[in-house]
Amino acid sequence: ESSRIAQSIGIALDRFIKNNQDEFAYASGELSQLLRDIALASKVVNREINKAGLIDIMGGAGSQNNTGDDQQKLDVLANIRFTRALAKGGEVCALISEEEESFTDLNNNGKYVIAIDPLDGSSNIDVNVSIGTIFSVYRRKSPIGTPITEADILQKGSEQVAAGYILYGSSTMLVYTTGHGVNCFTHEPSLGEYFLSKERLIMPEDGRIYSINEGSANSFSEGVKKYVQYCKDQKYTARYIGSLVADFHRNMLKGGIYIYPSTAKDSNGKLRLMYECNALAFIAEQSGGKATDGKNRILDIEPTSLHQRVPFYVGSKEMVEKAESLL
Ligand code: P6P
Repeated sequence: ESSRIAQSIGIALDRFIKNNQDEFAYASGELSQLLRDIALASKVVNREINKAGLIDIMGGAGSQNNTGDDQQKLDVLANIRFTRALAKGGEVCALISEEEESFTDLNNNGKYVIAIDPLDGSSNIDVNVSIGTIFSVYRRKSPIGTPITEADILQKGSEQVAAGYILYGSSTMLVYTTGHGVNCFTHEPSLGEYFLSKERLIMPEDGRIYSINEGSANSFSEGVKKYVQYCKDQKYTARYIGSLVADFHRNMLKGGIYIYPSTAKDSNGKLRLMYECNALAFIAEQSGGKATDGKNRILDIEPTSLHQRVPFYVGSKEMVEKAESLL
């Protein structure tokens, strides 16, 4: 069974990383090792998510993260798993996480800085809806061996050397880019490995799916209201899973737009620049899509704080441009 599976699917992730190593910004073994460390941690998190119904790791952890979100136990577990894997790998000097107030200083000899949302959409855990991990990789700016500086931590999205997400869905997928296109890997549980399932994924330039929480429609700007009405007039399909990685991944494959605009509750929207929007913006652009805050390219936004929020318009290029034209 396992040999038949192995023959019928693509190249294994480790082999793919090795084969494409010369594409990496530094052509360095460290970035390859870093991607392998992330993949390993995701396999452990995947196993814990799949057991969520069986052992007592569902529901709230009774604590809150620094931005007041109730932490789900799997949030806490995922943050620990990714932090440990990246600390052990030795390639990372600093880690920015949704689950931590400040950055975590890992290893002054590390070359890379990681920004991560260990488990996004975690409120969906208890109702068995797909959830995801989102990560960005930056080169440190300060010399190796010196203390971490703010310049290392607050880098704009265009400085990313890699970005990706893991979608813990009906199958678990790892999707990432190192600036040379987007490749998708599917986890094969019986072999415990990721295998290439989509090479050089291109997001459809246009689409007919719009993804926005219309529960907040009364507080949308006139422009957002106009665009939502336009989608209805065009008889587009509304799909809102309430789990960013799931909504984003669907649009990557089928075409579509995901919008989290300013609302009465969050004047800058709800999503975070450093560990949600930058990574997905990099992936969107690498697959021919577009990502803005309604006006400015996400990857050009100069960050001012670790957990800053930005309005997020991301997906098929034609759809994002149409939305922007009405804002
Ligand atoms: P709302 C989940 O909490 C999340 O961060 C994203 O995964 C998701 O797209 C969004 O928030 C949902 O937010 O306000 O529509 O429930």
